[in-house]
Amino acid sequence: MNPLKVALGEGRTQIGLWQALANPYTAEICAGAGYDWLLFDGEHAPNTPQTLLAQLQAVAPYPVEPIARPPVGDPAIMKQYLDIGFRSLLIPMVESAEQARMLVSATRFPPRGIRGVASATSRASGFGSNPRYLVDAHEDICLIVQIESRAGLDAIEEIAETDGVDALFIGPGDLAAALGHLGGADHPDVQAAISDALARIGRTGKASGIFALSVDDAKARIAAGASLVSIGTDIGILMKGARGLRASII
Ligand code: 3PY
Repeated sequence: MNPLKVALGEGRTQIGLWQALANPYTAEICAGAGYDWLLFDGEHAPNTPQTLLAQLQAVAPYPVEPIARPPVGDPAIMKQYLDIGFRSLLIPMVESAEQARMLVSATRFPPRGIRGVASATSRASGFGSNPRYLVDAHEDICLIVQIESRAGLDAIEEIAETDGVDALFIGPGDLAAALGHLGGADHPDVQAAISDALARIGRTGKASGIFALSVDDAKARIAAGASLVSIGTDIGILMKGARGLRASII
């Protein structure tokens, strides 16, 4: 079973780290650091299916769930990510139940959905050696959708009620821009909208998540019921460490 999917279904907190360096070596270091999940970003990082595959292979020996974020919720791209072996996906900018249903369908083979079938060319099915994959792959797929626009906020309940959606995840940066506060995710109006969104998701019974702005923000969101919480990025850790080390000497 996909441990992230199980944990979200049971309401257990899952702490994650964003991976934007697009590098298998640093991904492997982070994979051994005790996080529940790592997010490999195809939206705002220089990733291709090839670089994502290398990172997926690098973290495979570690007890951490890799999640991939495509640049857009496109079934063709999702199909590639699933075929190379990701089973957890984070889809940006989801704004309606109709879109959520289409995304769920993109993760299921016919007759359950529209996912195209690769057999011997699919790493996910052991290059065709696991025929059960076609039958039960959907049971392990964890689909997380991002709420980060006014339309997304308006549609929270209907998106959360979509079968096959495992969690709704707030993107504070895009949401701030959508609410007229570009670059101001910590603005009180944005923070209030996020609190309201997380509370509404909680009332639907679906898991909620967020890209936390700081460790204190993460703690507050966890206390308020968010279960899928990222607490930093590989780039942020590297930059802070490099600058701090330089500043520690003359
Ligand atoms: C956002 O803050 O908008 C995100 O999607 C996190 O990268």
